[in-house]
Amino acid sequence: MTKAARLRQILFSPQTEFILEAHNGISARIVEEAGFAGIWGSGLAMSAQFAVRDNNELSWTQVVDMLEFMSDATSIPILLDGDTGYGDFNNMRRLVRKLEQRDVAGVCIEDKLFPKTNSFIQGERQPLADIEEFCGKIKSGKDHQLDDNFSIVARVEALIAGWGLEEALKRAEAYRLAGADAILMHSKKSRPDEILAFAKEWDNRAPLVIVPTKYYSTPTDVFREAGISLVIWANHMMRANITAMQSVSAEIFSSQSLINSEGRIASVSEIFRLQGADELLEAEKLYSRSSRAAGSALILAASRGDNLDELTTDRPKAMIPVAGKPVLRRLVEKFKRQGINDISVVAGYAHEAIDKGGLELILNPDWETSGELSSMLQAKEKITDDWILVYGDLLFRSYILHNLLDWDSSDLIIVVDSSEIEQPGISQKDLVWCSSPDNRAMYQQQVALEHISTGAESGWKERKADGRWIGMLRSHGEGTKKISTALETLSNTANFTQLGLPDLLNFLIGQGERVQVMYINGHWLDLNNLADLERANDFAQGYQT
Ligand code: SPV
Ligand code: MG
Repeated sequence: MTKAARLRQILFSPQTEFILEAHNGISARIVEEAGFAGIWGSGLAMSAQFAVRDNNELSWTQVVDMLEFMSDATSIPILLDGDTGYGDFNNMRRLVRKLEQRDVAGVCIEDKLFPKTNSFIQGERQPLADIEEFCGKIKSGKDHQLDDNFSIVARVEALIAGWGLEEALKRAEAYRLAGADAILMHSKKSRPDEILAFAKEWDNRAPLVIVPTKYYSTPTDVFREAGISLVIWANHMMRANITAMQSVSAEIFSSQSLINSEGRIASVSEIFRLQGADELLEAEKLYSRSSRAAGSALILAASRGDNLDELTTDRPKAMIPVAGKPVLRRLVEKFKRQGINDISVVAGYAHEAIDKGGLELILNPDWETSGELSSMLQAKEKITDDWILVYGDLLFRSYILHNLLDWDSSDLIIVVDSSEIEQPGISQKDLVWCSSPDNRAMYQQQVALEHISTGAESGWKERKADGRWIGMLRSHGEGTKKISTALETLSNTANFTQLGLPDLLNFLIGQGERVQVMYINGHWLDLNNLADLERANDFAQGYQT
């Protein structure tokens, strides 16, 4: 049901209904949460929240702008207090169009002159609008609304201005005949008598709306018995606001402390709740790449790098500068650029030489006699829900990490270079065989890892490998759980200390788990020997790595 249809239902229902004032997005949302069927967009309260007077000091577009926030924040109808319609029939019909565009369900206009004054400020001295002219305004609004359900409520100020019941009845009937959907009869008396007298005479010719601000002590059943259609509690959110703000500001000022006010005011998380902060976090998971970035990264950098000779006498190979900057630093910067700030490194050899800036250091004390899985086990707390693992000597172009983070359809993915096929003299470790070779024409190919060489085994030589794992892996959700469980299981095997990542991946495949392959073609290297280092310097200088 549209908001306009809902307001119409409220106006025409046989029982007395209630709407409460709101003056901005958050007050509107609170009114809805309280259970109200609708919102009164009070001119007084909207002016007051800008600290200006209820004399059309707020421009009509400022009112409409505020209504847009109120309307966006809520699903219940808003009846705008449209003062006099902000001008003549022409301003009125334009107002109606603009309100409909913002999904405001109806407008109430009063038969005074622009610029108006609040009815409770010398109301008896205010001139009333000419009946014919006001009827023209109502008619022009009705003629130009696009949605038949949009409501125009005509507010009669005759009682406020002291013209008496007869004039009030005359005007109400004229406005009804001009097309008004309902009549708001206003009164500034502290007793409801003149309103009740009007209701009796009016006899429900059109829905009757009242604003009992001044006759607030009247039992609500009296309104029900009088057949009032809609009661507007017209300014109570603004007044509650003022009292709360005065009290808290006085308290904080005099005590110069927050201690006494803290328990009396909404928590910051309550603000977040009312703003719908949770919805944004959920949406980020769906739509925003930055929030899909892995929560953490683990860098394995415990080994010395035996073929790098004197370059590693006093530092691990991850700390060898490449084009002036250690590989490890390059890795940390790359992760941070992707929004991954929880970065750990497992160190061993010459760990004191590691630059700990921006990362957490975890020690593998048995680095000399143990392998990658032992290092991983030391860091098992760091294997978090969304997680990336890299070798500490890896250089790669940024898009590789970017594309890996973009891959959400698989929960366990390894990066494989399809241009690095077996060549004589090249390490037999980390060669991979996959469910299909790289089809370079396709993005995010569905390819599963079938086997990865550990360097020690034989038997996967019956066909050429499909590529080489570059030492980068991402898992999230179930994938991470599978890795953690496999690591735990393997840690109980006799040769655990000798095992590397390929053993873990093969173990998972053996368990029937799917390991997705992300193919790349070059644009990376690792540091195994001096020739690699030379190439790495060129590589790092050539690209922003
Ligand atoms: C308002 O809330 O702005 C109204 C009602 O118009 S009253 O202040 O009673 O006039
Ligand atoms: Mg008003």
